[in-house]
Amino acid sequence: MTEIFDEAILLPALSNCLFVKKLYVFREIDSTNDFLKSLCLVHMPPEGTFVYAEKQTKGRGRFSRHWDSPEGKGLWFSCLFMPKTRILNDLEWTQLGVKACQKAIGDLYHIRLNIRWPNDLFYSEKKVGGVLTETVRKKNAIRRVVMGIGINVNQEEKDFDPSIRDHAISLKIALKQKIDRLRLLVQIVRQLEKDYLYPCEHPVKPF
Ligand code: BTX
Repeated sequence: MTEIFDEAILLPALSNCLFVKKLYVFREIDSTNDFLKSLCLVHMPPEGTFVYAEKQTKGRGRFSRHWDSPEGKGLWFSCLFMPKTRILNDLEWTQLGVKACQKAIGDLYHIRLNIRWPNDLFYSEKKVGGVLTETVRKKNAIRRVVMGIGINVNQEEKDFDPSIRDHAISLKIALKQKIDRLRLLVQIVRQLEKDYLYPCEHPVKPF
């Protein structure tokens, strides 16, 4: 049976992640990035606001490309950064996200995913996940960053849309084992937190 997360599961799991200040959890949403961006238009949510969904109906990649996000099979979430001292350009924000995912997955499962510039994670020439960062600028400085992360976790081949089946892969297929999505989520959020809050220990280096 597919496990579905709600606030009662996610809040305690993420309680040790200092960066997480507010959490919105949805069973289904159009896009976590779009929801977080629209929140920012209505009121200013705090840095460290996370939006998590079990399914996206209009998940997006770069250039508005569709991102397949079936229910309970992956990790589809967005988080808000409001950098004051951390000066990164658009590509470096994407790098921060994609490298945090690569390291978190490598540490947990001893698997080396390749980063396909600028935003995708690949295993065996197939896409495992990707990062979509969207920035808001004021006087040319980046004031807000909405970082969306999508990772294929427990899909089997039949779960992928036929249009992407030949090019997409999940961690379950790659590792030949069911993956604990909650553990993986916490590991990724912790890694993001470290790389963002303690840049000297975790500098963003060029690819
Ligand atoms: P991308 O533009 O690099 O990749 C999009 C392309 O990847 C699509 O055109 C399609 O060919 C292929 N694709 C679509 N879905 C999948 C999938 N599940 N697995 C493998 N390949 C796929 C990559 O964009 C960045 C995606 C970020 C998604 C997150 S999910 C949370 C947040 N909310 C949101 O709407 N987007 C982000």
